[in-house]
Formats: sequence, C-alpha cells, structure tokens
Amino acid sequence: MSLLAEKVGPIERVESIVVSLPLVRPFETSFGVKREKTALLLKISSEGLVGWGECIASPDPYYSYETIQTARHLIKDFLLPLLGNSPSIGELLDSFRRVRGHPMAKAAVENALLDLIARRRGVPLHALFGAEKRRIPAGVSFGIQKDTAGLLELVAWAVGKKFHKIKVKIKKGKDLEILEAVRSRFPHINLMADANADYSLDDLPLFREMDHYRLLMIEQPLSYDDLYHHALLQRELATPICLDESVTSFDSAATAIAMGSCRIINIKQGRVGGLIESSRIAEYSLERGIGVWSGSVIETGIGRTFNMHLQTLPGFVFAGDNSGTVRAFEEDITEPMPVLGDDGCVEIPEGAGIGVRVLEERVARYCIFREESYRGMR
Ligand code: OSB
Ligand code: MG
Repeated sequence: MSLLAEKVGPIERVESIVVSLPLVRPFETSFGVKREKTALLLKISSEGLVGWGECIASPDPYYSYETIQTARHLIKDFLLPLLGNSPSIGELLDSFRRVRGHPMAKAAVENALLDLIARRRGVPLHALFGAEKRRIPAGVSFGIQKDTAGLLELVAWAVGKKFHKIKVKIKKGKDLEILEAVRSRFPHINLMADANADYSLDDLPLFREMDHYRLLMIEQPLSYDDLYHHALLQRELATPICLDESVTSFDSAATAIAMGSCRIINIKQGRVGGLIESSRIAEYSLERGIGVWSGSVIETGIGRTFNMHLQTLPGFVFAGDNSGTVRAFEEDITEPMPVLGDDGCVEIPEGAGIGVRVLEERVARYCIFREESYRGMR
C-alpha cells in the first residue's frame, strides 16, 4: 500500500511533553546563546504501540516565529482534532493545509505518526520512502567561540574525527578573521559558514572577500524570509548560497530555485512541515541540480534520528549537521547513541520506526511540562 493511503488511526492518546536538557557547551549564533535544549516531544499511543515526534520550535521566536507554546497550541487545538475523521496520512496532511504556516507544529505530528506507521509495519522509517539503508556522512557545526584559538582547537578535533563538513557560525564583526584563520590552517577541509540572517546587501563587499576562502557554501546570509535579495547576492558570488530560514515549504523552495536565490538548500525536515514535504523538496531539487542536506537545531535523540533516516533519500549530497555525532548533552533521552566511525559516518539504527528506544525515565527526569493533548475513542 502506498504510504499516503495508510490510515493513521485509531489513535488513543497524544501527550505533549516539554523537556529541557543541559548542553555540554553553550551554542552561540547571531541570534543568541543557547545553554540548554528545550524541546516539545509528542507521544502518540495506538493499539499497544507508541510513536514519538519532536518539534524543532524553540522557547523563543528568534530562529523562527514558531515557539514551543505556539506549537503546543496549534497541535492541541487545530491539528490533532483532525484525527477524529480517521484519515489516511495523506488526507491528514491535506487537511493541515487549512492551517496557514506553523510547519514546525505540523512536522512534529507528521513525524510521530510516521514513526507509529513504520513500527506498525515492522519496518525502519526510511523504508516508508522506499529508501535503502546507508551509512550517513556526518557534519559538525561550531557556534561562535570566545576566541579564534578555541575555534581552531575544535576544528582540529573535527578534522581528526574525519567529519565530512565543518560549519562555523559567523555574525557581524565576527566573520572574516574567523574564516581567514580556519582556512589558512586547514586549506583542504569542506568548510562553510552560517550567518543566520545577520547581513544585508550593503555587506556585498564583505561577501566578495568571503569568496576568497573557497567555502563549500554560505548559509542564510540575508533576512529570514528574503528570497529576492539572496538572488541578487547569489549573482555576484562564486560561492554557493545555501538557504535555511527562508525555505519553510515546498513552495518557498521552488520559488528560491526559480529565482536563483540559492544553489543549495538546508532541509530541516522539522522546519518545512515534515519528512513527506522534505522528500518532495529533495526530489524537485535533485531534478534541477540543487544539492540538499539535512540541517538540525541540536535535536534530542528523537529528532536527530528522524533527520538520519531522511538522509538516505536521493539528493542529500552534502553531509548534514548532526549534533548527535558530537556529544551535545550530558545525557540524551534515547538509546543507542550513534557511533561515529573511522570513515566519519554514522549508522542508521536497526529496528522498526526511528529504531531508537526512548528512555521514559530520563524523559520524566528532564520534563518541565506535560499534558494530554488528545484523547480518541477506545
Ligand atoms: O541555523 O542551522 C542553524 C542550531 C539552532 C538553530 C539554528 C541552527 C542551528 C545549528 C545547529 O546550526 C547545528 C547542529 O545541530 O549541529
Ligand atoms: Mg542555519
């Protein structure tokens, strides 16, 4: 049976659980410093099986307008009630279209239902998409550091670990010297910079300088919802622009590609409405010569594992951001932890669904809020 035609129900109960995990080291971007990871988890129960999802919204609206509170509200009051019509997963996602925006809320529900469907079928998540298991090349992302020496140490460590892509965060006033230092010490690594929307077209001279560092790409240099100015900037640069914040759906991806706003797309499946929307973007991009990769917002083991399965699809030609391949938390909420091999790759977990066990006693330990968001017929 095709995936979209598969019935999602009967769903007995959905719980929304907010956990807060201390980060091993603070993560600084142009929009702020994160010291702990706070995430909204969904636990969907159906006929003795459980599907898990993780919403990528933050407590604050700085990376995206969605927050944990808005996502929890949208999920409980507008998305989950649509389960009452016993839809197929395709019908449910169609009915989500009536709700404008809020792709992070939609993705969390979609993810948990796909995990449930895959567990019910007894197959790994990526098999729902007809994809084959493969080793996933790992990338690493470093936040803005206090000093360049500290960053160089981290990069040297990552080079030793054979990471396939090294991303450094930049912001206004902390850009060229950082890239100059890393590039001159490591002339041959796959290096890229992520600006998290900190610049404008007035900074064109700075981007012309950046063109000299042979970066694999520059991620989201301009405003979070801009496509036009990115198209103007891309024309002036040899370095590919990669869009993150500006791509929030298949439609915005198609517009970006048509306008020449980027040559690469960072697909965070949690940012574009889920795995099914991501698979459409990846296929469409591949047909048009646009490379994609899987980004992350330092998800817990739940969200991280969804991202790993996504990367088995065709079109994912660059290594992803995979926070989980670096120890991000003192203690994660899933087992087993991914192991970074000598080849700089990680293995997709075996087993049905996402294939990792959620450690409920740890979820309980780090839980800061919990509610029942849906109760179905029994
Ligand atoms: O812009 O990619 C981003 C983390 C939080 C919010 C936005 C971003 C990020 C990262 C994390 O870059 C990268 C990782 O998880 O390894
Ligand atoms: Mg980014």
